[in-house]
Amino acid sequence: MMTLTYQNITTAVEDQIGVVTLNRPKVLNALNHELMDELVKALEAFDRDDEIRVIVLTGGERAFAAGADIKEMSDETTVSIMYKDRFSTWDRIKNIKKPIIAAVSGYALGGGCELVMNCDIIVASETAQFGQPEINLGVIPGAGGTQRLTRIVGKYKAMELILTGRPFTACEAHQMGLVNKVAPVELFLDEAKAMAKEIAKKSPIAVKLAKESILKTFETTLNEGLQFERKNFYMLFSSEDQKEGMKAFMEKRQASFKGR
Ligand code: CO8
Repeated sequence: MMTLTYQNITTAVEDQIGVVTLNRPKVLNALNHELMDELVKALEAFDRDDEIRVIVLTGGERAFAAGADIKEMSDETTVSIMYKDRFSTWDRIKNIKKPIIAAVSGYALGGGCELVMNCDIIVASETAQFGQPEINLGVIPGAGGTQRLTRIVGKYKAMELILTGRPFTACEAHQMGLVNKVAPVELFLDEAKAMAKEIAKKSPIAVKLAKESILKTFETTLNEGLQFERKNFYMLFSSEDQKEGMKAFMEKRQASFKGR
């Protein structure tokens, strides 16, 4: 893989896991334009790299990300912010095909919470604090918060959280179905990596099509979703991994998936 150097994030590869760490600790990983550009480049590089099967996205212990960079945004006008088209990077994140596991500790506020909700699985430390506080700044969530949070927690909870802007704990997020697993702060990243390693053992083609099929739920009717799933299911029968997976079962051994 081509090595890219970044100023606002770091990247690492462990086994078949690509780890991206947000790294602007002085401003609690506020998501400025430069950081978002680097993030999307890193995610796309991992997405293209055949050696990587799952991506883990994390921040620091004190903050995953405290939101969009307010200083950068404060003087924008409707026209200037539209022309900058900051959300095109978010659209690219939505198109990442490999699963992304968010490992969240500390603040995940505003755009930070929205970035978490762009991920596919969420592991949080007990100290994680989520929230959509944009209402306190005289705006509303702009990177999907009103849409994604509502789909996860329902209309009434979303109204409460977005209209009051109050933060909520990892435990509450877990109860609402926003977080898969809560772990002590020393362990949240290891837990996320352990989950990533489990998924990395599966057929990457099946994983990719499973992710695509699950996300389709949010875009379509049940009938169209079922058709979409069925086509992806049929498609997998042209992969070597399907032959290997079923053969290994019959031979009572572990399958070794090659991603072909
Ligand atoms: N933007 C810029 N700087 C920030 C941000 C932020 N979102 N959050 C924290 N910082 C900076 C602080 O200004 C401070 O810098 P300095 O030391 O230079 O004064 C440093 O980080 C440390 O922060 P605090 O001193 O405030 O730390 P505290 O422990 O006292 O408080 C909080 C932590 C509660 C997290 C507090 O910093 C806070 O409320 N931050 C803002 C949270 C927020 O409102 N987030 C939402 C932002 S709006 C948004 O995300 C819209 C998303 C739409 C997508 C946009 C895509 C372009």
